[in-house]
Amino acid sequence: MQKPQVETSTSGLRGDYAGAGPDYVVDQRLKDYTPEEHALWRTLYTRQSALMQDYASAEFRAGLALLDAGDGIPDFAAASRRLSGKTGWTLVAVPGFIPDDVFFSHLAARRFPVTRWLRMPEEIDYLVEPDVFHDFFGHVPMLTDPVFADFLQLYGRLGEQALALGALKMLARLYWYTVEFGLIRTNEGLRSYGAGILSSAGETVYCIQSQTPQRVAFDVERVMRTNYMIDSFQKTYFVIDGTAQLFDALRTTDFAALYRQYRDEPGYAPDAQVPGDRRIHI
Ligand code: HBI
Ligand code: FE
Repeated sequence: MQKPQVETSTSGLRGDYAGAGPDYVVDQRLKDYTPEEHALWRTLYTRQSALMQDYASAEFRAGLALLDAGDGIPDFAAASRRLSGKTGWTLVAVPGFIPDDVFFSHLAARRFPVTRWLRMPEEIDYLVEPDVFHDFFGHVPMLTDPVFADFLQLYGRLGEQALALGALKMLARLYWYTVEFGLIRTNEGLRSYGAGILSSAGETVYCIQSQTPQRVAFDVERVMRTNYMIDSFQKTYFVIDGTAQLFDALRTTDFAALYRQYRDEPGYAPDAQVPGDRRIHI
């Protein structure tokens, strides 16, 4: 039997927000997952982890191995203990999508919010909102990388400033094109470290193999000026040479100046070719 998903009338978001305080942290309710949900997790995990050897970055693969979460929907508290031993990050359960300021303050405190509900069997290949498989399988492995871990905390700190300056859209693009859909150049070839990619069987292969999208060397200003689509595979992937490049970009960029200059502009199209782009060919 499949549990019905609770829909809250006020938010319109999927997930049960009852009992969530101002930080939106809730109990994972591990015992409430059904055998069918654990089986669906194993199906998702088996299919996706098989692709990681050829398509995921070494940092992601090492994190996935450390988490050892293939047996069923993982216990966030147990995973959190392993993770905190590596990088000091912890996991908290949340009902689903949470307000931007709350999301940023968790990241700034090295807490990653993980959605507790799992998609339905008919959504195995596609859903728009983050569920536990996207959040845990996609995001948590990279948090075991010390440099990426510091980058994401700093990203959280920058959130408050972006909100204050009316530039959330620009900072969200940076998250989208790195944390969610980032590629990395390695001595094994092009790999992904992005959670939106690595939690999707289709896009995991597409982002590396397809000749359709363009791949452009990462540049923080270019990324923050580029619109994205949430309902199809990306038209442009931005490529880093290592996770240090992400941290350094945050450390050295004058975000207030960038926001002033570009926040009122419509931004580049998702498939734009921009003078100065360094294209990467496969
Ligand atoms: N909430 N649960 C959850 N997961 C997210 O990825 C998320 C969020 N709230 C806001 C948010 N992301 C955005 O602010 C970022 O994508 C920039
Ligand atoms: Fe995500």
